[in-house]
Formats: sequence, C-alpha cells, structure tokens
Amino acid sequence: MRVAIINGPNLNLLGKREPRIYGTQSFEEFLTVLRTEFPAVEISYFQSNVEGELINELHRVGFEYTGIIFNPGGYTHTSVAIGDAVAAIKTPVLEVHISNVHAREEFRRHSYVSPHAIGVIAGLGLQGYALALAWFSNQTSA
Ligand code: CA2
Repeated sequence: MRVAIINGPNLNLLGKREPRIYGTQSFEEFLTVLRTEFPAVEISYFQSNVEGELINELHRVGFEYTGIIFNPGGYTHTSVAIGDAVAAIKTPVLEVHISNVHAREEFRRHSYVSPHAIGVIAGLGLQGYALALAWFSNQTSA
C-alpha cells in the first residue's frame, strides 16, 4: 500500500521556529518514526512552498496511491486551485493540521480543501499524521 504525505508552505520550518504552536521536531525526523511504525506502508513525502508544485504532486499521486495525507498549510484558507486539484483526483485525501485551526484566527476556520477531503484531523500535533496513516491502513485491511 502506498500513501503520500504532502506538506504545504512553511512546513519545512517545523522544529526550527514557533515550537509553542508546531512543536520541536522536524518532519524528516518524524518521518523516520512513521516509517518504523508503519512498515507495511510505502510512504512518499513531498513538501513545497510553491502552489503549482503542490498541485503537480497531487496529480502525480492522485490516481495510483491508496491515500494522501495533505497539510496544505496557509493555502488551505486561500487556494481555490488546490481545492480544485483535490476535487479532481481519485485517491482519497485526508486533510491534517498540526494546530487546532478552529481555536486560532477566524480566517483559519475556512478551508478550500475540506469539502473534497474524506476527513479532517486538526490540533493533535504531528500525531495527526500517524492517526491518518492508521486510518488508511485499517481501510485496506477491513
Ligand atoms: O496547523 C497547521 O498544520 C497549519 O496547516 C499550519 C499552517 C497554517 O497557515 C495553517 O493555518 C494551519 C502554517 C505552517 C507554518 O509552519 C511553520 C512551522 C514552523 C515554524 C513556522 C511555521
């Protein structure tokens, strides 16, 4: 089973800035933990700060993979094009946010992705990605 993790803008700074909101671990460090915890899942990882590159990656993995775990970062709240890309692909997308977007500024409560996602996890830190992986694993073994 192949699952793609896609992170949007600024998430390359995880572990380097704003530890109170986003924690102290880099995503690359966390990825080694995920790969150990889910040996049966082939996990691809892509991060970009560029909107079109995120769309290209959604198109690349969106017809062959079992699932996509997608944190669109700030584009969640602004990008019609990213929402359209999620709507256009076949692979189910689980939207993940590290912080609780509903407990922050009002503008973070709207997502262009959520209407097209199979589900949303927010506010559980990096553990949200592990829960999303567990969900995809259970789907295929059920
Ligand atoms: O909580 C999340 O995962 C967000 O998608 C993160 C985005 C934010 O715009 C969304 O509203 C919620 C921002 C990512 C910024 O990531 C940083 C990580 C470390 C240091 C600074 C920024």
